Amino acid sequence: MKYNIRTHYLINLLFLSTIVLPVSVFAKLPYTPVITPNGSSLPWKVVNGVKEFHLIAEEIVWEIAPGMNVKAWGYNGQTPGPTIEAVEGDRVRIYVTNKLPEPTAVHWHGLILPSGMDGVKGLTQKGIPPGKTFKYEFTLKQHGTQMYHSHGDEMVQIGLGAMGFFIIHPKTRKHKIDRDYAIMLNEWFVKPGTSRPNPNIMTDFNIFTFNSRAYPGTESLVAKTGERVRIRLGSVSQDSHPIHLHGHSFKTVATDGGDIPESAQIPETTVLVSPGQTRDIEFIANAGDWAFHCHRRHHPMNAMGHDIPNPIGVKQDKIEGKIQKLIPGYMAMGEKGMDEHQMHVKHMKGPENTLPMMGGIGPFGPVGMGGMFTIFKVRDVIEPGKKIGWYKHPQGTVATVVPTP
Ligand SMILES: [Cu+2]
Repeated sequence: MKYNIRTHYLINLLFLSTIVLPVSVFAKLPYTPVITPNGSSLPWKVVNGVKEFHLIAEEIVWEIAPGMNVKAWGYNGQTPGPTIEAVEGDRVRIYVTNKLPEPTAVHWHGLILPSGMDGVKGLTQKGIPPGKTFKYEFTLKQHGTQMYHSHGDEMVQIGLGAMGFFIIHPKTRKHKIDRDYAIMLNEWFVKPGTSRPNPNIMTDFNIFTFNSRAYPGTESLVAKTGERVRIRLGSVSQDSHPIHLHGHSFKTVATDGGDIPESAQIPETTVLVSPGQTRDIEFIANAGDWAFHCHRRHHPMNAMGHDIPNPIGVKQDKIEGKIQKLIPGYMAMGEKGMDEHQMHVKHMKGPENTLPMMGGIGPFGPVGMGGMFTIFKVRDVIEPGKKIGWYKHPQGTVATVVPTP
């Protein structure tokens, strides 16, 4: 099911049908529900005034992009796990059932709570044994973009995807947010032809993801011209990621430590998100199709051999035939750069269960991107239920060929 604000309401209404709160109360949510692209929010129900959630840690098969699936460890069938949304002042009760093969614990990252609810296996609680359920309960004393993640065998469990957002809305907000997105950053090493991410890898990752999806598998972000948009970025990954938005100047308005005073909000086009951090950026949407991506050069790319020789500028026409005698089908490529690689993706079969380095076709040809890349589509008019195509550029506003002066 495609997830959007309407399904968010539907899912929650389903749960609300079992409880005492009248639907009219729910219809007046004091916040704009968060959209987790390629993900969802966790349904909840109110029991005697307490918001109850249920997380199930489990192994899942997760599609990184069409053509590549991994055996990940996530929550409730997805990685990142479903976004938990609540409001400052709420009392929450979170059941965590462990369906992983080893003990786990869930840490509520950045939350102000009793030490015994902090979810650090061995330090503040016993590990949740496989097959068992633990209960966490506390009152939300702050607002902001927080996270949850495994705090038991972190290298393996987080490395396989055990993470999610915990978003606490303020009781009142100065500016209404029209579109509120949440994107978790991550990187993986999945040897081509295998499906189990290798959590032992420390530095040389080959798959880079927004909400555990790599372009062209990443859902586009959407807004109307002039709307106030918030994008919440979170990371419990290994690398830091400078996330860049085209065509806008934004301000980082909050971290996982709290709101940044307006006087300290610096205009930026790139925000660095390090492991263990969240960053909320806000801006007014400008019409167009805008790239939104990590600015490390290898991160908006899919799997590539980092140890391949560098053929740029190397004339190979005389040796291609000789190599073909040794390696049938060998093609000399890369002499003029990597751009031509994308032209071969369709007719040349690559290794099993991995992704070509670049993917995605735009209105002007191959986009030449992968990994941590998505498109932010801003339109003057958005018709509900209608697919949003490519931006129709006003006449005379597209760069085009002219005689060289
Ligand atoms: Cu990055």
